[in-house]
Amino acid sequence: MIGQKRALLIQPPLEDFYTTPIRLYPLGLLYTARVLQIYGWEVKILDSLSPLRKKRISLPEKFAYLQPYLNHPYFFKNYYRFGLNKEKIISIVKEYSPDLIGLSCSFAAYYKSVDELANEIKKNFSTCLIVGGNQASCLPEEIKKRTPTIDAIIVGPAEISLPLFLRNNFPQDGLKKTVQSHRPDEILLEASESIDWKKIWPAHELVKPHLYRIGQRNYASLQASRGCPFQCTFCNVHLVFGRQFECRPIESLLQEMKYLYRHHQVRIFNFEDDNLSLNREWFKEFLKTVKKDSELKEIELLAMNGLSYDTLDEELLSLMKTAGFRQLDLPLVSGQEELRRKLKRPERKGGEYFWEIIRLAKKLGYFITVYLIIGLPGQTKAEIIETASRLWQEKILVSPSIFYLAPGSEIDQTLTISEEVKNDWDKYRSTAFALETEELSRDDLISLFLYLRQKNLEFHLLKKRN
Ligand code: B12
Ligand code: SF4
Repeated sequence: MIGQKRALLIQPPLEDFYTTPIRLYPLGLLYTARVLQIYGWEVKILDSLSPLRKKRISLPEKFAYLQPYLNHPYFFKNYYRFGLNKEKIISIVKEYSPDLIGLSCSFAAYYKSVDELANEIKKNFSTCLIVGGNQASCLPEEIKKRTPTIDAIIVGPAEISLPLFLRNNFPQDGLKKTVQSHRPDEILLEASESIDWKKIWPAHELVKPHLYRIGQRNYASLQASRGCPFQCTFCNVHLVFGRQFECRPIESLLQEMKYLYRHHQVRIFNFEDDNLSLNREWFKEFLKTVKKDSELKEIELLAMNGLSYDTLDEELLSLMKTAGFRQLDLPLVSGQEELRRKLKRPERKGGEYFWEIIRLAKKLGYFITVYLIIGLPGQTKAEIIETASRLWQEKILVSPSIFYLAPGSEIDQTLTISEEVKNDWDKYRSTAFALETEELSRDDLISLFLYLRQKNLEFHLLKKRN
């Protein structure tokens, strides 16, 4: 199309001790890309993290307190920069010569990389530069102050906020009133004030499928629902997707899966939903539809962001198994019911229900990982060890995450935190061991982390041998 505007959307590099390559699918950017396409733009995705390249870098001075642990057999070994270098990114920008550049800005912890990349881009080009994502949505004013070179901060879902931005900034482009979709199986869209995310798919066609693999199989991440009615005090997801829960039409989701199956050879579908199983009837219907579909064979379904045990039962677990779930990722957060209540965790069936679900899932042959947060205000060392021991007795893998701040969460707004930690976004990550409590010092957090890692490795070795 002559005169078609071009947008380049970038997943930026990051710096940390590790990352999780099997979950880096740039889902938020692919939804953003689809919105731009609907308004007539040509879009390119630059995922600087795929294929994942890493370069060892020195530990930042601010994390020097972790240096003594680096030689410990169960601690991290090195600090890395993951992703393409800035020269490569700049050369790709130059070659594509976009009219708009969008950076994903999802993590406080990795804001430094967004800031550096934004400044480097603006040093070289005058192109309009925007950022969006969870972190951009939580602290737009602060971002404006920290990185004035960014032209606009897009708050909330791209489907809602990007159309307004485009209308105000690229008015000569005009909004296409009705746009033809890119695939015959997709509906015609009315591009009006905003876009109903349930009626679109992410622009999967813009990524190279073989870059996203788990083992030998291609995977893709998806979203079947958005919004969460709960108010866990450590969570900030409502700042992007709100509190109203809504699911996609099953038919559209199934068509998306089939598209990925046929054209991207995807065999693993990972749902990044916050509440995939919340609407029991919807979830049941979805599982049955997948199960009876004649094309989606030998697939695996994953919900690596976790499922709420409170929403599961024997019937659902059995259906999930027949539809393709083999692995269960269950966040327990803490083994102490009282603490979970304080954190406002959704739990309608009582604390013991978790253990019932564990027993049922084991009977059905699931590989189960339970996620614990370590270092929550009010949490004790004894509780953590007791909970982990009980899980190990059940032969469950325990995955610890050291408590970190999610900007805009209730805890972030109410907990007394030193100015030094509060203002340093690099510290908003598990690996910073930044938040000490009355009960747990940094040394306690690290020794608990080492203990849990050691036990988990022993558990893995045992599993391999059996
Ligand atoms: C998948 C995921 C990951 C993946 C990486 C994903 C990726 N591609 O980079 C992995 C597992 C690696 C990961 C890691 C971490 N994560 Co994480 N992760 C998520 C999760 C569960 C889903 C993200 C997602 O795909 N959502 C679905 C898409 C569609 O939503 P979205 O990205 O928000 O995109 C929409 C809008 O934001 C906007 N948008 C997004 N990008 C852009 C760009 C532009 C230009 C525009 C205009 C709009 C726009 O439009 C999109 C469509 O509506 C979110 C929670 C959540 N529900 O979002 C946490 C979340 C992003 N993670 C979080 C954190 C803190 C981490 C860690 C740093 C935690 C830690 N352990 O320290 C780690 C890092 C560990 C490590 N070293 O790897 C926090 C970030 C909070 C913050 N502001 O700092 C979140 C919000 C969870 C939380 N509440 O605690 N994570
Ligand atoms: S952590 Fe709690 S509030 Fe946040 S998405 Fe999950 S259930 Fe909802």
